[in-house]
Amino acid sequence: MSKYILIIGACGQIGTELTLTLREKHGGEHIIASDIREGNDELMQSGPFEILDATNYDALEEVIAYYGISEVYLMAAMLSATAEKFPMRAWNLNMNTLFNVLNLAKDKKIEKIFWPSSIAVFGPNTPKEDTPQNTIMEPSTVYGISKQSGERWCEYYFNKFNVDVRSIRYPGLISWKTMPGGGTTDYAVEIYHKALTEGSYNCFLEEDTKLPMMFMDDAIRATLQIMEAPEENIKERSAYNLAAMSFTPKEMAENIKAVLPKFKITYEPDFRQEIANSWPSSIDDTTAQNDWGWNAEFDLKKTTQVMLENLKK
Ligand code: AKB
Repeated sequence: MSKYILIIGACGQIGTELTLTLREKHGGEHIIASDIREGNDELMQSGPFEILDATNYDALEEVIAYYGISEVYLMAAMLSATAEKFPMRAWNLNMNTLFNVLNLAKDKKIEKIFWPSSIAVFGPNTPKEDTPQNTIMEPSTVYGISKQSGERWCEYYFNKFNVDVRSIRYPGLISWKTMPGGGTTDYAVEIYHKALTEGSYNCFLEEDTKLPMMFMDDAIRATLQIMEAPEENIKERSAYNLAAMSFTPKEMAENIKAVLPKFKITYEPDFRQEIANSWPSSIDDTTAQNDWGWNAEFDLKKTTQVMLENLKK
């Protein structure tokens, strides 16, 4: 393989595992990791790394030209909880990085883009259960507004300029290699760490708040699958619904208790409850299944088993 791929936001929760998987697949030298700070040892030692602020078009263009990059995965973003605290910073980061990458593709400096969307594009007026691919959206969070706008821009650049940009609406992602930061679904990772270190967890969401979630291995597999699919199979140029499992904090706690019987959970909802209340409880991803063969492999039981096994080490 001769192509070179750039990961922007390579040190974050998804970026880290995506970079490592792509390096295993294509060879470390072909996958250029970039972020505004350095990542963990495994990431830093397995291939090239650049300090890069992707809101800076010139700096981004320079890295792309230097390595002869043809594909970009734009994983840098401010997530839902932090974005409520810093609306303008979130808007600038989430939108300017996307425009920079879309414009590089429009000017034929790169060939293909992956840009992540989120279940946050949906809002309080969206059907809550089995949320369809195409439905009422009306997001009520800063992050959701930026992701919905991003989806519209991706579709616009595809229609107007034939930019090959592909996207998934990720649910909450559960992983053990890197912590999430600033999201509303972060409880579903923190809970495993606290279960092992303290035997208890104080959850910032109510016990019956059901949200769509996915284990990281599934999320990475979906990301590679949509990027490798033939162009004609990608019929949604905004973003695809993607699902694996849905559960409440209470159900998650019961699942952990089956392995760690002494585990205790308490509930102290904060401002993130309102964000969670505005999101779907479950997602219909039939379109992704039909268009590019998506199918999840991890349910809650399997996720708990793998999370606890790896975090114990
Ligand atoms: C968040 O909670 O903000 C993210 C997301 C669902 O996009 N994990």
